[in-house]
Amino acid sequence: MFQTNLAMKAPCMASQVCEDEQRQKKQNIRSLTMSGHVGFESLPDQLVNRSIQQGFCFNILCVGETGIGKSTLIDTLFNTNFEDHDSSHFYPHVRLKAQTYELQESNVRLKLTIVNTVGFGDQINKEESYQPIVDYIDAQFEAYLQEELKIKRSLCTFHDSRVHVCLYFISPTGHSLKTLDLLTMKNLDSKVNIIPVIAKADAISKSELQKFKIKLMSELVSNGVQIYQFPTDDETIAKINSAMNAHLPFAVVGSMDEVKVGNKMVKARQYPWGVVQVENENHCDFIKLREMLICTNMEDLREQTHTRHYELYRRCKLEELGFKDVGPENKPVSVQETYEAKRHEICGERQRREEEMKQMFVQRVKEKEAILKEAERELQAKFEHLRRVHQEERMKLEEKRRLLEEEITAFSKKKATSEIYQSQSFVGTGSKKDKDRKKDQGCRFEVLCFDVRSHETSGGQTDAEGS
Ligand SMILES: Nc1nc2c(ncn2[C@@H]2O[C@H](COP(=O)(O)OP(=O)(O)O)[C@@H](O)[C@H]2O)c(=O)[nH]1
Ligand SMILES: [Mg+2]
Repeated sequence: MFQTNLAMKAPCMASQVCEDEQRQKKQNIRSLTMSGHVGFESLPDQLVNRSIQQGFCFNILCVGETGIGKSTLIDTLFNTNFEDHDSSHFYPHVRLKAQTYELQESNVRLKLTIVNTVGFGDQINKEESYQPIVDYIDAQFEAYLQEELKIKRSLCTFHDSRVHVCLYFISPTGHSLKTLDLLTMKNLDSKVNIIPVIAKADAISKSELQKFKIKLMSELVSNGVQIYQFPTDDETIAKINSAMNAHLPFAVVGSMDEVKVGNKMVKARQYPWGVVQVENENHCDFIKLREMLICTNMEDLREQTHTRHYELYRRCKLEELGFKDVGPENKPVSVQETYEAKRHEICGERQRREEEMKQMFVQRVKEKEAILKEAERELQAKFEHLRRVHQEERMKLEEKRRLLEEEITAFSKKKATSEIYQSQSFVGTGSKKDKDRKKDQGCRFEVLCFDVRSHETSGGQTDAEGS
């Protein structure tokens, strides 16, 4: 296949010869004719052999509502039962599920990854439904970029999971695109090759289908959604590809069921009123899709993914990191220069931040110091106040004590005088009332003496007023 393609490409290469000659002249390259066989003509064969040995990988992303026929179509496309189980309609978020399979046709091995959007279109709020898909595609680009940037990289053995094509399944409503479809395709078109397909095309009549296709395409154009165009720069396939571009979006029917039509078993969907044959071009565009996707443009889809979508991701990512190809005044800048400039910038930034942090620290310390000083002042004032109160209380107590002592002295004197008086003149006399009063005065005196003593022993802490 590859060799026949090369043979067919030969005439188109002839037109390039003139251009090549002009370029060679500019670059000061001389064309020489060899006098005998050398052998590098086998280079394309070497390339084919190496590719066959290495095998190929192809990654398909299926975006569409649950139950729209994604799994059935993929099974039908690869004539295999991939055993993708039915998914529920009740997932709270959109989730991407990738599954890789090894397929072989003749001696060509294909590592096929099918990525399914589980739960797409099932939530009430579908505003962010496209985000997990965008994130998934970016994550695969990032993984490849990381491998590319490694010092010891092994891109030959690296499992390239970048999405090569997105089959976008549109409901056969016959009306127009849903907002969810427009929003999702708009967010994906710069990241992946989108091939829109009208799913379950057996659910729409032939005349309605034509109008629906026209409507869909005009809506995509008016909303600026870029879908994948089959390439027309290669003369060998330009004709078929441009004819197929006019058929987009393909209206497809999927089925793994075999039905007997005439004397042949064909893949079809059988209804009470008739049979829809999957591989009949009068019934649907399944054959067109398979031809375009697998037989004719699989390599272009892989190439577009690498040269267009991945390149864009890589460029944005490296620019984000500060790498540029040209500096001011359009002068070329080497990676080393960019690295040095970036390092310088980062060092400057770090110093500036360090300085800022130092100043902030000093400021904070000053603020804390002021707060502490204020607290100290308040404490000192409180202490002084308490000391004064304490001193005043002590003075009051001293005063009370002095008064008490005076009273005690006076009382002692009085008592002594009365005893003398009693012993001299009134021995055995005196009314009972007099005797009681004296006894009472004696008791009061005892109590007062006790109070004063206990006050002294407790360091003046007893309530002087109470006593
Ligand atoms: N009418 C019709 N039904 C289909 C078609 N393809 C699949 N189905 C049916 O739609 C249902 C869901 O299909 P499935 O492939 O599991 O959908 P998925 O959830 O998108 O993977 C199944 O009952 C299929 O038989 C189709 O082209 N036409
Ligand atoms: Mg499915």
